[in-house]
Amino acid sequence: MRRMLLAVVPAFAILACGGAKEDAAEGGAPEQGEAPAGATKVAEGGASIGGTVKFTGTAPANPKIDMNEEAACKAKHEGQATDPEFVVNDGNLANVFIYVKSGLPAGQTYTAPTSPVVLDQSGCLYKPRVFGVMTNQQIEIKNSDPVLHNIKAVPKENRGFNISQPTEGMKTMRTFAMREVVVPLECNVHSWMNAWVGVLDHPYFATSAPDGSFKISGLPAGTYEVEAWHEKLGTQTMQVTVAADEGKTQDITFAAK
Ligand SMILES: [Cu+2]
Repeated sequence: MRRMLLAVVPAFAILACGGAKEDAAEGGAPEQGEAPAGATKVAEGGASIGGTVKFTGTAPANPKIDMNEEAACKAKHEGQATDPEFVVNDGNLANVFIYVKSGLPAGQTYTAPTSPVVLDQSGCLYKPRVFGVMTNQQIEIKNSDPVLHNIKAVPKENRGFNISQPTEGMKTMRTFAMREVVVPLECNVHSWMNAWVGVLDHPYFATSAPDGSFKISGLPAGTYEVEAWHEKLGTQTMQVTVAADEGKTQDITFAAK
């Protein structure tokens, strides 16, 4: 609050004593001050596309992970640790990234949230494994394990990075500037560690939860190309039309390969 006041006072001071030129220059300031709410505004009201990602067939068993050389990580798992490639609960599929691929109004720009997305490393696994961020939104990468992790991003469109986090509690902030679905993240120390981040220049994306549910909110009325991505099952696209403020149910089904 104090910071806001400090920022506002000089603007008023200039407005009070400045000439026409300064007035014109400062005239846009209050609106700009409101602009960050634009990102919030998008999420309020509007249409939504939501539903459940379903899985048919039998999912392959997730690979076992040998954590014998990382006792601290092994201790965080009950029994045998596995690589959660397929998270299926009652026929519902988690970790599917769903996003609006095309159809948004041309020329519209969106402001990234100021809050970061947190990518944790715990039990020598990434949490979350699949997630989305907006371009230039901060990703807070943290190490909750008392072991060395090395986070490597291997994008095609964006600039990659390679960060060493040798101690528990370390945090490193990173961003991606370009739209890219998806950017793989991996650990050079633990070959089984994988995560994927979808980077978009708009806020219309979601990742299916453990119960398969997802929801993309705040959409303007329109017809959209929606894509769903899974790390092992690939992508599928669908066309979804929503009226103003309509809550559209769009279930998605992936089948075992
Ligand atoms: Cu690691």
